[in-house]
Amino acid sequence: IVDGWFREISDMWPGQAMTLRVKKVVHHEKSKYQDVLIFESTNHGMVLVLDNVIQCTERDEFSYQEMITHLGMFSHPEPKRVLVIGGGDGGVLREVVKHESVEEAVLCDIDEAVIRLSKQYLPEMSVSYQHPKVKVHVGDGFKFLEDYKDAFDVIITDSSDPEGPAESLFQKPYFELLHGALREGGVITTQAENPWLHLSMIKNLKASVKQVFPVAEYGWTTIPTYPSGQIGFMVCTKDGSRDVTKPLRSLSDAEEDRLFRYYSKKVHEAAFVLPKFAEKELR
Ligand code: AAT
Repeated sequence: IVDGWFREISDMWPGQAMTLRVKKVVHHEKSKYQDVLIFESTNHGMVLVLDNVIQCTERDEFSYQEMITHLGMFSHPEPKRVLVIGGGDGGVLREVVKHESVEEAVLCDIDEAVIRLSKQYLPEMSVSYQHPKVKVHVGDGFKFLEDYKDAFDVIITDSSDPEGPAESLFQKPYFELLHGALREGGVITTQAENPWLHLSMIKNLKASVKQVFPVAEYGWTTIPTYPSGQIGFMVCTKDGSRDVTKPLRSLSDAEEDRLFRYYSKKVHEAAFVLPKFAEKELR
């Protein structure tokens, strides 16, 4: 933080940095895994930062949390058991439990500090920690998955970027574990970075998930406070005949209005339409 502005400087996005004006630093600690900063901004509400990378702001988090959750959830006919790896702020859980078919939603984040501080400072994201269907486990997502076979309908990996504790969550052995932990007909969604910055990384990621899952599509959303204002997801299914680019189930317009601020059936379909420079690389 310099002169009251937070700057998100990182080698992962050389030569550019999102800058947010700080009203007040509310918490700063070094947890077991990462540097955790929470500040109140002048225009974006509370902001959670891990190792100097913005994880969410109260102003635009709904775009990311809704899209990473519902692209996968609406690609499954009846998700009952759902697992979230990462996502310690609770926002993805909040979205998961909007689906009435869900009987159990489990979250596994590596860092208890993120969960503890989100409960304290990010009430709109952490509401679902009180939900009766939610269970929480603190631990490494990779290790957690090794104990589960044929157990979940949807697994959402809401992880930080590959530099740091989330590195293993972007590699093929992790996708094999995900595949094994899914039930028949299961779906996964993972955080998959930005085509303006990381197109070759996304290309490699798609190639490695494709070795494990018969269906793997890249979808994206806009989000002003993530690098270059956009982030994407890989959505993959165990069942080779499924088309994740169109929702399998959909709600009435009134239900969509009540539940969502970003996602809709139209947005779901639009998310998989890629600009030419990305489409050529990822086809
Ligand atoms: N919804 C907020 C967005 C995030 S949070 C990423 C979470 O992943 C963090 O809470 C972090 O503690 C957790 N995490 C990191 N590594 C692991 C791991 N190995 N196992 C389980 N959880 C992990 C992502 C923001 C993306 C930023 C885009 N630039």
